[in-house]
Amino acid sequence: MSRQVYINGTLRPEEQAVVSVFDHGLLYGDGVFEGIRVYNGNVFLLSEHIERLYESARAIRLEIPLAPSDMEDAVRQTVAANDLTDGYVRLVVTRGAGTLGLDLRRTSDPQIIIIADTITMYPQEMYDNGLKLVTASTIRNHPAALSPRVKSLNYLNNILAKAEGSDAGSEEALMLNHRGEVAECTGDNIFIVKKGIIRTPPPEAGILEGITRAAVMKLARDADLTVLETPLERHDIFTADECFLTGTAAEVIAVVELDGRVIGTGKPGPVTRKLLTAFRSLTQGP
Ligand code: PXG
Repeated sequence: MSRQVYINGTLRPEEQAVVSVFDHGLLYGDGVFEGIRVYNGNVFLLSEHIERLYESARAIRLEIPLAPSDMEDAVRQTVAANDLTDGYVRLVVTRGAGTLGLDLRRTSDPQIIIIADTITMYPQEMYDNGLKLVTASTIRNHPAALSPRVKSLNYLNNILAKAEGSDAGSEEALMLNHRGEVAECTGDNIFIVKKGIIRTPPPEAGILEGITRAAVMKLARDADLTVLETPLERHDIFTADECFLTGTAAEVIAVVELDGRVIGTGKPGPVTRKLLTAFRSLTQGP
């Protein structure tokens, strides 16, 4: 069955859901997006994702021609139209079609696109045994160039970093920031556990403030664990007891090696496993 794609207020069969070749989303990567999970027919943390989408749009001076509450309804409507109980929603807002040239004043009609689809996750084996990471030579965007806090359609630096990971046989790659500190991975945030304390880089390290990151920090604090947002160096990962990633697709996944060096025991650790269990029960709802 053909997917039903939401585009500017209507659901259309995917073949008919099209945008202009003059859209600045295509021409310049000028737009914003979100990736959201659907569990048991519920759109997970929808209002948090919508809030981040509108903040990203505000940051790039893009006015979304729909109220946030109507955007939430549109997401739910698209999920229902595709009979999706477990899957993934990609929400995209482009700058709209314009003249050739960068001038954002010469564009009109931002395009709102919502795709509901199934999701491919990391294989179960990686949850059981943990991921191996490599450090990419491609650094995360300099915050003064394009803030990594904006989830924009400009993902080239992460795409190139991920390719370095694939070249080395890793599903993910670690990205450093312009100061050489740990930032995050190409599509996941990073945490370490050391002597029972959980640490993750702060927003000022130049990261996307992940929705899963925030949810996991709350779950950890609710379980009386200490979570600190502190700058991290690669040294902190090499010497950590545990390391894990969080993200919409990954949920919570252990990292057991960085650049060929074993982290902790080389197996997913107890804090990581506890947080994955807590996260999975959160996704299954009350
Ligand atoms: N950092 C970056 C750079 C990301 O792109 C995360 C962290 C994790 O954030 P969330 O909010 O998901 O916990 C992301 C998320 C996709 C896709 O289809 C990308 C993401 C999430 C879902 C799907 O490329 N990136």
